[in-house]
Amino acid sequence: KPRNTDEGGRFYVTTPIFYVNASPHLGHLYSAVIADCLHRFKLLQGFHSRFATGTDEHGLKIQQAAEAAGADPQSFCTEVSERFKGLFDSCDISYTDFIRTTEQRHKRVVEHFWSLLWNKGLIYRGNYEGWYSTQDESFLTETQVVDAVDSQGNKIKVSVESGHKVEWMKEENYMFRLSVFRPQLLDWLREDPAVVQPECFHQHVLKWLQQDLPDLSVSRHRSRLQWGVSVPNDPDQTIYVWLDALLNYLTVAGFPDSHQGWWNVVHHIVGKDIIKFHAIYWPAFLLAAGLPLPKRLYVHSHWTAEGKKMSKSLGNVVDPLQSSQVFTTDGLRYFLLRQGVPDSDCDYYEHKVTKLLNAELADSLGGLLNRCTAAGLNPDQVYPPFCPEFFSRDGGRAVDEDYQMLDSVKNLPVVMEQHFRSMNIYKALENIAACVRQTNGFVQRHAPWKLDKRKSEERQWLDTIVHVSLECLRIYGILLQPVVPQISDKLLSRLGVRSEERKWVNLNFLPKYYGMECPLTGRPLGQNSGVLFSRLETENIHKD
Ligand code: ME8
Repeated sequence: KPRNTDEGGRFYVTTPIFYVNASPHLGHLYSAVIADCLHRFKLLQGFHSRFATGTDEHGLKIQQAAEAAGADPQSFCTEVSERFKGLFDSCDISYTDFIRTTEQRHKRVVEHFWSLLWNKGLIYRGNYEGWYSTQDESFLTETQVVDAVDSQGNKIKVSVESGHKVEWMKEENYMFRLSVFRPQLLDWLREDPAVVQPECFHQHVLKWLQQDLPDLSVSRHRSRLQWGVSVPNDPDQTIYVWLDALLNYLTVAGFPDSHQGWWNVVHHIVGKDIIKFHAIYWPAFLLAAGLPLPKRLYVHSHWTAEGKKMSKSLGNVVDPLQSSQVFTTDGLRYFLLRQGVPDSDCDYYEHKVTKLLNAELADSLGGLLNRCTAAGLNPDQVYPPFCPEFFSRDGGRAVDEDYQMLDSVKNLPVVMEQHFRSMNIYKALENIAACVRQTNGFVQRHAPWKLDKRKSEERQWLDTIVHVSLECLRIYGILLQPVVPQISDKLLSRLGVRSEERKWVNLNFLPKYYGMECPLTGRPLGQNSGVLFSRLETENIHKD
């Protein structure tokens, strides 16, 4: 069945756009790797896919960071934005658009959108009084703040959720009629319970919506905030950074001229820290503008470092560029996707990364490839023939576990697709890892190195074992492309699988067994360009 018939064969995935007040950390790369993996997965299935990421460059937080650095805000933003881009490029993040909110194309969209809401009477002049966290660029109600003490012993108030300091603000500015959208937001969330995933976060949002939903302040007085887009026809006010930032998704889609066909297939990847903005404010803004709501909001949890929340003050922020150099780009991507669980926080420590990569990429997958392509088992360096008689239930040599393995591998694409749909990429990878172990078990069980190649039947059985193993590897290679693009390329090239044979439609596992022709049989293997994944040394990496 062709996979790209849903939604006109289009897919649009986004990451949050990241603040440029500090360098990228592991969590930022994680969101980008998830989005990249989904994008590549859709391309594999034959979809037209777009993938947007970028940087969030306006607002008080950035204004203050530039001031503290003694830099002018524009060059400050450019410098940090380049670091994000550089990291993503070096980690094979294949975005189709990298947006910066300081670009003209975006400013035009923000102004246009503002005017649209203003003309509909959904923005009005009002007075805002309440708590504000600059660190989160977020307004908070009385119940969302608590007393705390800062490092100098001063009594302060902080956000319950983020722990960041809040300040009382009182200002005349513009307000958005958020409160009127509560019923529609509830309908949206109830009609399609899968719209916010995983389920626990869907429940959070529903709970928030049971509470008071006051109108939202959507501008600041220019005397406090200069770094942003001015309110059209009122240069004394600057547009609230979250309204500005969220609109990036529409800018990339081509709003207001050419977003049709893309806007109805938008899938947002966000961290759990910014659900409120994406599951309440954003759909309310879209409803106000009469635009379709996001198709999916995929929320992921956070990475901690050696059991602690990563923070600049603790000095334990994991530098993703450095990690990708230690573990290789694909190694780090594999670890993040294999271990990252959407509904609970995950811990990063180097020994764990090393153990996982050595076990699954070097030993299990790399070892299997090595065995089946080594001169011992494969003296002719070809994709050897498959002899169906050995897999006959009646007098063949295959045993129950072998048939179970064939079933698992045959089902893998469907299983993988199911897990990708619910963004449980780790479960898809768990399944692949289990299949790789089964294939190694298959080879081990039949010990083909013990077979006497001079005897015709033994030779045929040997070839069949190698053929089946290479077929398994071919399927793993195709399916792993969105996760570890470099390793998959190396693997498939070694098997002699051409680039046009690496698509979803080529996932016809072991065709000879299922009564079809196998185009690879008899074809020479590709060049041996070394080990698939080099084992990592554990000596230099401290233990848990
Ligand atoms: O919130 N683990 O930007 P931001 C996993 N500009 N992911 C993490 C993480 C961690 N420890 N820390 C951060 C903003 N992230 C706004 C977004 S969107 C219109 C505007 C990831 O630089 C996660 O995706 O603070 C989180 O939501 C995002 O980075 C926050 O990045």
